[in-house]
Amino acid sequence: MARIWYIPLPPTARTTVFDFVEIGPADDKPLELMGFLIGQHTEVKEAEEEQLDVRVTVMPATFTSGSGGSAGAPWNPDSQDSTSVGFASEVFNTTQASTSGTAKELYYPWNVRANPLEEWYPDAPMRPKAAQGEAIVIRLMVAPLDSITFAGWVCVKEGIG
Ligand SMILES: [Ca+2]
Ligand SMILES: [Ca+2]
Repeated sequence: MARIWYIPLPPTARTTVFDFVEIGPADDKPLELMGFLIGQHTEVKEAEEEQLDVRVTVMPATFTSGSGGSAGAPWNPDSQDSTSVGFASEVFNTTQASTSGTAKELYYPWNVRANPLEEWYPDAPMRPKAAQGEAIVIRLMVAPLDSITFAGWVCVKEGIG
């Protein structure tokens, strides 16, 4: 049975390129990226505004996990469902994940001052997907001009059905 999980992106300051999240599916539990929201706390006036290069990627095998951030803390929105999470997740890694293959990329140019970056993939065929050995990674590909404190969340569906 498939389950929905939220992965929080707790407020975290970053000054370099990094990965907002990397998610590696477990055996027989493919993942679909349902949606995400990325906001920030520090770019609040015109002089602080800038344009960021955010990308959603699907990395094929062989996937190499990044480092420098923290373990993800996914939670299931169904309070009556105590099933443990299967996938591995890390957030805010400063050494970015990589793949020996060719990543599939979606580009999300984002002006950080005005609004959060929010995306939903309402139709299943549109959702980025990954199976064991692959990964879904949301990345910042150009360093910010100055420190930005990012926060948000990512929503995934794990499993089939
Ligand atoms: Ca700035
Ligand atoms: Ca890692």
